[in-house]
Amino acid sequence: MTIACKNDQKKGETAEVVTNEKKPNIVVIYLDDLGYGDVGAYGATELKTPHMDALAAGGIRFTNGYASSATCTPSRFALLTGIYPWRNKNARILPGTAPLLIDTAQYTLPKMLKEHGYHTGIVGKWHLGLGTGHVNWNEAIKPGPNEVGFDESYILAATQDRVPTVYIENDKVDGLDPNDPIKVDYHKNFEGEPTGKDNPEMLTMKWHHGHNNSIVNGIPRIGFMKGGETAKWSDIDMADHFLAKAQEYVRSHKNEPFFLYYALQQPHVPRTPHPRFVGSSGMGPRGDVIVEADWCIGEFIKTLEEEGILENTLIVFSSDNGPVLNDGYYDDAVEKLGDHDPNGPLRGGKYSMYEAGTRVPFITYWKGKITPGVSDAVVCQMDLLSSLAALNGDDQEYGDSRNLLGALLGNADKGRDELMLEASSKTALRKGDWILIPPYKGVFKYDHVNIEIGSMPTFQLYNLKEDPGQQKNLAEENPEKLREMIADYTRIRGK
Ligand code: NG6
Ligand code: CA
Repeated sequence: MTIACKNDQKKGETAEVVTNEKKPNIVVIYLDDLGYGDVGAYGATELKTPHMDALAAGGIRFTNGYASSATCTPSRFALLTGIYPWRNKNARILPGTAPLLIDTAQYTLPKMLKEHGYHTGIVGKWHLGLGTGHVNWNEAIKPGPNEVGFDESYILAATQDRVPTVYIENDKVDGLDPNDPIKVDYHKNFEGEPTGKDNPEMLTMKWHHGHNNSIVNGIPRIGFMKGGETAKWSDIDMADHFLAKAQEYVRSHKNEPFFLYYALQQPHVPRTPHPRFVGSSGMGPRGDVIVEADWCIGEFIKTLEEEGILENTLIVFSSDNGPVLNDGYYDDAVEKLGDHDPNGPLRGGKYSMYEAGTRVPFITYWKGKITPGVSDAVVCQMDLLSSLAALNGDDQEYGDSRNLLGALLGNADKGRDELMLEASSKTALRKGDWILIPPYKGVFKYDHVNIEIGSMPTFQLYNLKEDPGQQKNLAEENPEKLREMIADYTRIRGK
């Protein structure tokens, strides 16, 4: 990986000695709400994901790979900063108007890679806030991704179901007509603007819970928005649009080491497959957008191949949190599920302290470098910062991020000893095969999404090796293990 320059002994002549190994490009392919059981390589049989499966077959498939949180914003915060999201009280699902969550002075994964000579880019979902609290969407929108380490950014600000429903290129709304300024408000509507609640006749997709504010493309959203007609995205074209931007990024930076964070929006709601994918899964829009995402990944990898850089690119594939079926719209996700189980063998789902909340598909792939295999090492997305620093010769560990480079490249069996997982502002500790969920107030199950969050008045202790579905609470049966886990939990959380 070293590029050495050496002065030739002959007078006046300089020879450049470049070793065969070049710094690898790094691509993080990140899905939104893709479950542990949603991928063929992780056991899905009803849903076909050939391109994700090919990554798994040619790389390391982690059976204990984790997001840091069971929701989006906190997971993405940890991925980029290497810091546990529960250390930051604002690291929770953000509205589209939230200020930038990451301090611009914070060391981040893209900043680290920049220091090591990488060009850095993000394409896709951001959801980490923008600006300082009073964003004027018609001017420069700062600080944002470009202020925390990305040289280039092309993003959707929050989520596909939240306003503003426009793309932002670096700090500008893409395609904005200055004569039709955008206004956004999360508290009150703009006079005369229709809403999902009051104008059901205008809707092409019906809301189930929440999601009844401004209507864009027939879909009711969270939050109110006015103006910006020419800048509004087309939901059915979003996957193609982000794919084209990701491909464009690769083509323009193929001659230098680059880091691309390609954050796809699927299968988060609203699920809006392009017409050529409608019906492709037989499971309704949720399955169809997973097939669409899989196709995008295949096309993206084809681009790396065509540009001759696949062998020099380390790909990390994962998801920001676990699966949910009904997340606020009537879209047949429940009705057409059939025999598919997005959780695989795990309990819970998005928002949950149980395993399906945070344990997600997690694959590393580096053609010709990584020997394909399956790893049971506990690894977390938060560890990418220190691990990729190590790949660049920096053995420091940053924040809560551990150097697991050996495990990630398939050279070591060992991952983390312990990992604190976050879900809806609550935490659970994984240590070895054990997981501890402390007592929490609040509902055990979120009825609107039909997911067990896991709050109980007593301690829960599970052995994940013997009981991956977390059915048998061993807290009473194994007081010694319980005491040990409580001590570790208290040491880490400091209370
Ligand atoms: C919830 C939304 C849900 C989804 C989630 C964020 C309601 C009722 N539910 O508040 O639909 O948008 O936030 O998902 O509004 S995440 O993957 O970005 O964390
Ligand atoms: Ca998500």
